[in-house]
Amino acid sequence: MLRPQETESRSRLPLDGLWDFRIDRDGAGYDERWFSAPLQDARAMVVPSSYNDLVVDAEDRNFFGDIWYQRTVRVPRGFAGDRVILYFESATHRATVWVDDLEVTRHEGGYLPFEVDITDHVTAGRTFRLTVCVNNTLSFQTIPPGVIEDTPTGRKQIYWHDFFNFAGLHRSVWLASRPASHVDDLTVVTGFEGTTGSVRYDVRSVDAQQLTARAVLADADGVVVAQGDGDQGELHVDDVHLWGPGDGYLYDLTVQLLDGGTIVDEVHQHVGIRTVEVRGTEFLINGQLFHFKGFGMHEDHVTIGKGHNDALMVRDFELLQWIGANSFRTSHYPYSEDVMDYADRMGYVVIDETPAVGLNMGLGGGIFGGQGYTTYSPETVNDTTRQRHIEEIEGLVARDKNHPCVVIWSIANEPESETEGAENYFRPLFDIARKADPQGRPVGFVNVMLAPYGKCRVSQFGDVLMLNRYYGWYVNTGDLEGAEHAFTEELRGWATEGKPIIITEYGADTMPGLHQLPAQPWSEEYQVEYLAANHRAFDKVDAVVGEQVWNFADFATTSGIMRVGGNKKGVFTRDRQPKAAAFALRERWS
Ligand code: BDP
Repeated sequence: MLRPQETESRSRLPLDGLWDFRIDRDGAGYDERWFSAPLQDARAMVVPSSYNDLVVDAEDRNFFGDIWYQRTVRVPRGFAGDRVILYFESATHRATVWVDDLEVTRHEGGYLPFEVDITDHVTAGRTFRLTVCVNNTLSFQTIPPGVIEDTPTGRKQIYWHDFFNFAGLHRSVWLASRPASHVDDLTVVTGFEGTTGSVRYDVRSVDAQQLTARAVLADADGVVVAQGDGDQGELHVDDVHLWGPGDGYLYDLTVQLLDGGTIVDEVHQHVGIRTVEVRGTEFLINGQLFHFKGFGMHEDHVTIGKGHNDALMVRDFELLQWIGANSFRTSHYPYSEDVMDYADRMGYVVIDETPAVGLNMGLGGGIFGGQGYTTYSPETVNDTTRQRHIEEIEGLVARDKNHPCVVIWSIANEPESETEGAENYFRPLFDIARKADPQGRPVGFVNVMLAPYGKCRVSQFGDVLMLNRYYGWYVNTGDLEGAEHAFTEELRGWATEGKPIIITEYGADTMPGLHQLPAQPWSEEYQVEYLAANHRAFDKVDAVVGEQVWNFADFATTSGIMRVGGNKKGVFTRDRQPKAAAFALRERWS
C-alpha cells in the first residue's frame, strides 16, 4: 500500500477540516443506522485532531466507546475513469467506514494507515456521505491493551500506558485516484561500495501483466543518475551522496508502468542511500560509529492531542536541532507519515516503535505494586493479542520500510520480560520483524527496570539492548551518587552480553519554574544534576552507544498521584519552551 500522491497518473484530495461529530453515549449508532442519514445532534470536530481536548465536558473527554464522524465529499470530475480510493492515515483505535448506506471497510489498530477502493460506489462529479465510526476502547486483545472494569459507579476503562488515551481521526484523510493498472507497493534496499551507491528496487503492481516497469533515479537537483527496466533491478550511483545523520540527502525514484511509450501509472519514492549494521557492541551507520543523542517523544500537543500538525512538527524539529539531538524514538506507537518523511529530509535517526506498550501488569498498580492481573494468560494477553501484535509489527515495517531514517525496529515498550510467559510470547516476534524487513534492520524491544541485567528473558532475542532506567528518580530518589553507582554496575553487567546498549529512557519529572538549591526532585536544578549523574554512568561503559532522554516535552497522561498536570519529564514544556536541562543537554550534545 502506498500513501496517496500527486503524479502524472494520480491525484489526491485532502478531506481535512470540520466534520460533523457525535459521541455515542448509549452505543445506539449501529442499531439506529447513524450512517444512513445526516448525523443528528452533531457538533463540529476537526480532522486531524484528537477530539478529547477540544471538548470541555469531563465525561466527553474520558468517554470510551463509539464516536461518529461524518461529512459530504464531492468526487472531483477529474477522477472519472480511475479507481477512487479512501485513505485514512490513522483512526485511533479502530474504525468502520460507510459510503452512503454501505459499509466499505473496517480497520483495527490506531496508528497505521488503511485504504479502501470505493470506485463502484461513487460517481465522479457527484457527492456521497462519508461516515466513520471510531472506537477507542481497549481490551486485553488490543494493542495497546486495556480492560474495562465494572465498578459501583459504572464501567471504567483502565489501561497501563503512561499517556492519555487520545482518540479520533488523528491524521489526514484522503480521497485519491489512481489507474486500475497501478503500482501497489515498492521496496528499496540501499548500499554502497567505495563511492558507488546501489539501490535495489522491487515493484509490485496490480493488473499490469501487459505493462513494463521503469525506474528512474534522480539526484536532489533533479539530474537523472541511473535508470532500469523491469519489476526488479539494481541501480548504481557514481559519486554517491549518502544519507546520514544530520545530512538528509534524498534521491527521487520515479517508477512508471508503461504501455509502449504511454505512462499508465507513475509513483515517486524518495530514497536515502545508507547502510545500518550492528557489529559486536558497535552501532554503525554507513560503516561509521553512531552514538544516539536525543529523546523518546510523544505525539502530544495542547488542544489537538495526538492530531498531526505541520507547524508543530517543524517547531519540534527546530528544537531537536537547537539542542544537538540526532535521533528519537517513536515512543510508543508509529508516528504520522509526515513526521517520518520529515525525519528523512532532516537527517534524523529513528527508532521506530509499535504500539505494544503496557503489556506489564507488574507496573504501577495499587500502592505501587502490580495491577492485580497476570500479564500473559489465556484470559489476559494471549494468543489473540499476540496475533494483533504480529499484525502491528508487520504493518509498521510495511509502512516504514523505505525510510532511511529508520535504523531499528522496537517491537514493544517495557513489556513484562522476566518470566517464562514473556519468553514464550516474544520468542517468535523478533524473527517476524526480521523477515518482514527487506533491509534487515536490527530488531529490539525496550526493557523495563523490573527485568534488570540477569533477569530479563527476552533480550536474548534482540540485536540491540534498549534500556529504560530511572536511577535517581523511581529508585535512589534524591540520591544521585547512589544512582550513578547502581546504574554503572547494572550497565557493566549488560555490557558482557556483547550487544550495543541504547538508554532509551532516563528522566526526572520537573516543574518548570521550581528552583531549589541544593537541588531536590521536581526542581529544574535536580533535572540537570540527574542527567549529569546518568551521563557519568554511561560514559564509563563503552557498550553504551546512545542516550535518549525521557521525554522531549511534557505530555498528557491519565490522572495519577505521580503526575502533575501530566508527565513532567519533558526537557521542554508542553508548549515547547526549554527547562534548564535543555541548556545542559545542548552543551553535552553540541
Ligand atoms: C516508562 C514508560 C514511559 C513513562 C515513563 C515515566 O516507558 O511511557 O512515561 O516510564 O514513568 O515506564 O515517566
